[in-house]
Amino acid sequence: MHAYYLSIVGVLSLLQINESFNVKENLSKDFSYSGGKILSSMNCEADPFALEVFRSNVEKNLGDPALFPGTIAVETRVINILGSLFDLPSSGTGVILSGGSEANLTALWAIRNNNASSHNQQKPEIIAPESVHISIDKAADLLQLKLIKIPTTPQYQADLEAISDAISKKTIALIGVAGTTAFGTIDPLKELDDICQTYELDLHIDAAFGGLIFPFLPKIHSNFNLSFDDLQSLVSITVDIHKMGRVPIPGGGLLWRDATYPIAIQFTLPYLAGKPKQITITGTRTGASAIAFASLWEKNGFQGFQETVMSCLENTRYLSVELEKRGLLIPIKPVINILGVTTPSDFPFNVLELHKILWQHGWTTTIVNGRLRFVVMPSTTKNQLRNLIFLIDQLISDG
Ligand code: 0PR
Repeated sequence: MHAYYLSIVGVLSLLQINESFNVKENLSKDFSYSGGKILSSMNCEADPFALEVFRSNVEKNLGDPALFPGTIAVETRVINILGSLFDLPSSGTGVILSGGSEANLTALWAIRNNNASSHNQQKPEIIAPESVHISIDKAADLLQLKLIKIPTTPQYQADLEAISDAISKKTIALIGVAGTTAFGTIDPLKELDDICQTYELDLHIDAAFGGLIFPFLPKIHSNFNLSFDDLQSLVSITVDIHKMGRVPIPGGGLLWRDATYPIAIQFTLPYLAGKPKQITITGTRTGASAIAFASLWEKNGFQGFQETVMSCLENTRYLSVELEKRGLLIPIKPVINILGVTTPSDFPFNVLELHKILWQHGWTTTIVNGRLRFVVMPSTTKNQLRNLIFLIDQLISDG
């Protein structure tokens, strides 16, 4: 009787219900970060303390400030912490959202709306190095922006000359990356900013991954200048807390230089107590990751985060040195904790074969631009990397 009223979609999904399906059994197929063998992911095992805090705050909803004013205050605290890493001025603002994709989409939404009248273009253009994350492509598609992607230099950084050449009357913004998904490289941000100033363009920087790495590096080792003070055209920065921030997913962050900028994407919810104004795509937003991050910062501080970063970098250095000793090639010297490796012609395996064998042994890697990519996250220890090297030695000697 009930089925009579079901739509076709309902009937189809009903047909797919398999009563013998067992949730636990299926989850047992998943990999776990805990063994340290996941080298293909920018997420990692959450810090145990952050996880505990997260678990006890799962009901907190940033989408309802009247019910959760304390959580809103914690979100502001997180924005202040993140902001302090990038010299965010006191006139700035930010939000914690689901991750880098949503942050980039929201940033480009604000850029599009802020530039709507001045350029009066049918399809405004944004220019980005080819190295940008796929979320930029998705955002451009959703927002009806024309995304012009420019091939990078051999060092996998934005090609400044080619970017300048691509600017037209329709261009509204440039995008730079601090910590590319592929190899962790950072674009020449100051130079990108100079171009933006010359052509009066907005600059958005995707530091979803690198945002919680570069600020902790000793200044002598990096020409890092991801700072609102240094970059006059910089309007927004994406920085995720669920990548190097070691809090459970989902946790993204977006900072704006000027709190008036996101007014262009602001909607009011008149029926909710306090008539909150939202500058996020989602209404309901977890507060748990923000609370976990603020608590972790309270516990460990700048120094604790720096120690995590430096130990990842030391492990990456160890891995790269050991791989090179075995004849593997690393064409781009790693700047952070991502390695792109190739095999020489006399190596017993090519990149694809090595990738496959490593997966068979439970070590997960990815292939990006023809290179075997290793992301060395905090949940992988040096001892575990020694085991990987031991395995590679065995593979080489077995041929
Ligand atoms: N910007 C950059 C530079 C990124 O690297 C990523 C994600 C994003 C934006 C988007 O962030 P969200 O995934 O939080 O929306 N980069 C990872 C990647 O594509 C995402 C990922 C993470 C994939 C963990 C797999 C995985 O296991 O590789």
